[in-house]
Amino acid sequence: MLSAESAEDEQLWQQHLDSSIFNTGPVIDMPVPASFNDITQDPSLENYIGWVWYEKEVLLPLRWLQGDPAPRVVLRFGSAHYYSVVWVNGVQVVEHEGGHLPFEADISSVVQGSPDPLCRITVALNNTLTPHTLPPGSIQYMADKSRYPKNYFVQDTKFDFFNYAGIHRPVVLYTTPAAYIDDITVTTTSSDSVARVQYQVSVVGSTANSLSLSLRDQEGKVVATGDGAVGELKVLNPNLWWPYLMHENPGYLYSLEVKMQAQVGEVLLEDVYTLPLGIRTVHVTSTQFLINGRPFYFHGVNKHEDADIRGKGLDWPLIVKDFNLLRWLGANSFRTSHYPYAEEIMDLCDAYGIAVIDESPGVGIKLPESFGNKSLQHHLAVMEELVRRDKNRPSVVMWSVANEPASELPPAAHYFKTVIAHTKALDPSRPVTFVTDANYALDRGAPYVDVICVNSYFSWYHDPGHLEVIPLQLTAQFDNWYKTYQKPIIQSEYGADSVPGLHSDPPMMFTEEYQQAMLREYHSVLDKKRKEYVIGELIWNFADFMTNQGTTRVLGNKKGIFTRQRQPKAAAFVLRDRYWKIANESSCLPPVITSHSFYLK
Ligand code: BDP
Repeated sequence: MLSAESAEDEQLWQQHLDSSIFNTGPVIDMPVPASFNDITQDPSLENYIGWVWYEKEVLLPLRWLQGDPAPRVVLRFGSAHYYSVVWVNGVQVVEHEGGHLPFEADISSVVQGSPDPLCRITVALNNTLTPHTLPPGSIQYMADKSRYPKNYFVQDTKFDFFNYAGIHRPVVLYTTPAAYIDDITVTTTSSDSVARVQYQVSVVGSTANSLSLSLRDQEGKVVATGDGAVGELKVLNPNLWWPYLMHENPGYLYSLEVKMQAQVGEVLLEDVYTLPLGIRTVHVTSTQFLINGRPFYFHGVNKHEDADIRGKGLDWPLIVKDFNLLRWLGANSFRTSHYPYAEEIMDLCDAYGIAVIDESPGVGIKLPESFGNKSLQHHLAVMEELVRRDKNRPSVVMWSVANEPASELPPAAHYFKTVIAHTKALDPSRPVTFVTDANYALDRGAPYVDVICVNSYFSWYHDPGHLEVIPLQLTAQFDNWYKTYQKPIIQSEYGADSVPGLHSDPPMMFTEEYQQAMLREYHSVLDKKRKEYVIGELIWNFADFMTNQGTTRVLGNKKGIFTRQRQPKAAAFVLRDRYWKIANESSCLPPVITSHSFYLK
């Protein structure tokens, strides 16, 4: 990887493309997936804003380059932060705005044109945020020469996590036949003894094709079959997808095998795609969130993709550890605060029955310019990408379009009305929310959402140190929101920082005792309100995470109930007792796992 001075440096750009970046200047080894920030000892790379270049050479199998018709060769990025331009053998194949979501390029014509199986992939990434990106940001130039060096600037953002950048998720090369299954959409409905799976399949590369579908249960038995691009499968006595702790067999997944045959010229092409499929329904009433017709209470967490060294880079051991901790905690849900998480994480939510509030990267939307048409159009495009990626996941029970935007600004009303309506049009089968700060009394998004998600930090950012104000203020918060909108409410964030190992009695801020005491105060109110219209509580945060440096942050945000290294603080035990108690009240618990057989991830 190599960093360039500026995008204007056209000569350097051309050099990077004409031959290997090794010929243009010093290059350092950079792992993928990973953020680049914490990999070296260089503070300028840690805080770097601008262009970086990645290069990788691979040898393609010869059978990918030949045939009539030759296969379609695709280069896919799980995510890269934030603006990416990709070349293969010096030819630009794709550009993409925004991190957190996948993008891909059909590179067949580039690689199949050359007899050489060597494929040089070059990626230029820029992590600069503007008022129109998601999340938004702005560059502040410090012109005062008496205080700052020449050309000094900082990236200003209005969100509270370190702005890691790099190629964060796996990059893969794969092939399909020249005619292929491009997309599948499924929605499910069910009554007691029969479920219906509506499907829609789109094929690219041929109009003369036939499609056949078969749905298999976990034993491999075919339980329904269908054909054609649009249709419905009927499943008798279905095994429903249930959240963890709501059923003895949570996360039940069928496999939907979609087979396409297409005549292209003289050749019959075949493409097969297998989609994991969970049968479940989601409904919202004025006081309840129903999964499969039964009231569901979110007892869960907010997370971040964040870890030592790899930053936001995908890390399998960490992912599996986190799911083990979630299940230890008795958590049945999380919110992907504040951006879409890796597909690998979402796959495990589907399989383990962890319900997800799937949030867009709409975090820190505070500047007036960020509510204009340019930003709005980008936000709509991001929602399209997110819904396309996650629409078939049973674990996703609600979309969140944003976190704590400046919804008091007048243009916010039109902005959020449009984003929410667009999301509902893209996916009429799921509720939509946006997450609001409790202090925005005149909230302009709440009229359009299905569920109110509210964040509050009583006794922390407001009345710091005064735990005794929580019962009154939290009760008033719930009563006011419910009186105004008559919609169910989730306490989508609440929390207090604690530095592990810091103690005091009576409890003082930043100690483990204070974090525990704050939880207990919140829980006493939540216990009353969950009998009425409060449908969930998500602690801020699952684990400590890195932020920008600042006077209120000691090596990051310490509101985790686990440390960044995933060790429990005292608060984790309070939450664990509570979540298991709530689960025991209403649910059927899964059997305790006693065997130690491993499945390779
Ligand atoms: C909330 C934000 C969250 C922050 C948290 C905090 O939604 O991103 O990390 O405050 O300050 O308002 O800890």
